[in-house]
Amino acid sequence: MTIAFTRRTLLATATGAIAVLAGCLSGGLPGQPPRPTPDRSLFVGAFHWGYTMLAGDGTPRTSVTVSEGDVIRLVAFNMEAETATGRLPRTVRANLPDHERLEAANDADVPAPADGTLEEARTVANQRYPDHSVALVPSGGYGGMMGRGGMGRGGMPFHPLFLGHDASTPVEVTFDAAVPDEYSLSCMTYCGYGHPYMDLDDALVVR
Ligand SMILES: [Cu+2]
Repeated sequence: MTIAFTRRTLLATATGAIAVLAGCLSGGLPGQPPRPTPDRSLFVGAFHWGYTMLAGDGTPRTSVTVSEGDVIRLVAFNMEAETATGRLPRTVRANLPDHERLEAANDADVPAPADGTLEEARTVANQRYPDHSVALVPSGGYGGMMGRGGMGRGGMPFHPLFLGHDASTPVEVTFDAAVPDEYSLSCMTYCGYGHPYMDLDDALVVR
């Protein structure tokens, strides 16, 4: 599969310690070793067509830089999934962008279709293709990964997490930032006209 990265986003560096968040999202499955305490939590909301990312303290981020070996907890959700977003920590929920800001982001990043407006395309997508997913992929493609220990080393989640519009909980994954590189968030679930533009370039930088 070819993944087109059509946008460049500004790099921002995360500062400060991220609180470890307790509650319904914590705890492993029975029979599995306890999860390591995350060094950072990242919250990622999917919409037509993009991602909004927030640090564990609710600060919006377009990119987060972590250290090699840090344990990252990624909590992802579809912005339309009200039950799922209702389970997010209050500080994160309070800082989720509203509809108008998301649509403004679209206008900047997604070219209008030749045969209509973005607004029309979004309406169709919301009705017919309401689901998304998120995968963490090396920004430069998978080629560079092979020389650095290969895909998935240290459990980095290169498989997509499905983000249903009617999901009742956020999807959570904990992984080691094992391989220094720049990583982008990318949608692997067809979600209508703007799907090819649905990525957040260099969302995670491992140094
Ligand atoms: Cu998509």
